[in-house]
Amino acid sequence: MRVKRFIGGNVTETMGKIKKELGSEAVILQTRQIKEGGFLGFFTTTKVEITAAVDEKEANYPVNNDDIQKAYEAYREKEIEFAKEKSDKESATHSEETLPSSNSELQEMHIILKEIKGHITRKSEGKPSIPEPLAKWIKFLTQRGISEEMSTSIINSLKSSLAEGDWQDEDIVMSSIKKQVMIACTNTEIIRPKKTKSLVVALVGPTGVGKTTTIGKLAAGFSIIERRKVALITADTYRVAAVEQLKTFGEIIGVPVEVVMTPDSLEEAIERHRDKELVFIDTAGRSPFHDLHMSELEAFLQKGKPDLTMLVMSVTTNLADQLLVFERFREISTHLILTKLDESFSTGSLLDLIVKTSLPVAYLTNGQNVPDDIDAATPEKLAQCVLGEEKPNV
Ligand SMILES: Nc1nc2c(ncn2[C@@H]2O[C@H](COP(=O)(O)OP(=O)(O)OP(=O)(O)O)[C@@H](O)[C@H]2O)c(=O)[nH]1
Ligand SMILES: [Mg+2]
Repeated sequence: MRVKRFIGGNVTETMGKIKKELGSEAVILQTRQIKEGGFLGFFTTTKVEITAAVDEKEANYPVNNDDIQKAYEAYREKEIEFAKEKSDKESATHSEETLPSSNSELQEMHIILKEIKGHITRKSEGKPSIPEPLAKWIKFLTQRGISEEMSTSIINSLKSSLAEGDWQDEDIVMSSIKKQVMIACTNTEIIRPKKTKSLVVALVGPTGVGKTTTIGKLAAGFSIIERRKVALITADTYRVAAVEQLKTFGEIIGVPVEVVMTPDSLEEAIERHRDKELVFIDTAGRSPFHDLHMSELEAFLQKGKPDLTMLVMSVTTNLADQLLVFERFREISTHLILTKLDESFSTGSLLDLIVKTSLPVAYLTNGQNVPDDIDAATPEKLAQCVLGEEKPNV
């Protein structure tokens, strides 16, 4: 399958281009009007953009990343369109029902947040004094987003591990901090499929954190780069309208895609793909404060019995909220995936998250590009995210 976008002055002209390049067998995936050129909205011309695909049996591999990205974008556009339609419909019909419940959810959140804040304040009272040359490093760490409590404990342990004569040496202090952070981040573990048995991996988490995008990256990476046999099952029944696009994306990366509506059909779908080395399950985003949604998810997981359940969290979410999410998902989660590292400048609080959850970190994602923007988590990479790349100015 080859996917390509064509732009022309009108539909006939664009279809002509498609026929010339992809032949008459080409399938139209999407048609839309776009505006080109112009300055401050003047002199723009309206063009037609058509995304078309053609099955190229012999030329299935190698697939280039552009094709994968385009197919994934076509899927995303459809998904966004559908989500908008759905939210318009919901706000027209359910506005009275949803408001009071989200207010009580907010109240509940505030109470829990207050409790957590109180806990941290109580803990930081009466802390042992830090000698002057080391005290400034606490500021550096808290500016990176690491909690005061964690920063103080790092510097405290430095105080005992470093010779007093080295406290003024910024390079020595920095490399000691790095070592400490790496030790705190040693718990990392990526997905390791086996040839002999299929490994079922589910991604769960709150809405919009990047579950589907990350599955796209992982499925493409394992299928194309590692040449593994992969299947993708989506239990996100809210996005049925986008499934055709997801299937096209699957065809391009050589991965069958199935949609399941019930926990029982998830179990059956997994059985159908026992010949695969890896089966990914995408789930609908769940608000941790919505009990019904959480129990729906739990019902899917009870039937699907994934070997690994990876809790996806965005580093753009503040630590207190991340911890609330974790509390709600902890029973079902075996690993963490941290997303949107590219969107945050001070990602130090991920150290607090990692230490508090004690879950192994599997992957880090740093952009919207499928399949490129993903890295296996390692202590070095995590320490780099926590401390930043630049030499600190202390
Ligand atoms: N900057 C950035 N954006 C990302 C990353 N991962 C995903 N996104 C974007 O985040 C948005 C939501 O991504 P999805 O993959 O749909 O998130 P999801 O968790 O599946 O969302 P739901 O299914 O609605 O719960 C999209 O616009 C993605 O392109 C990342 O690592 N960095
Ligand atoms: Mg999704």
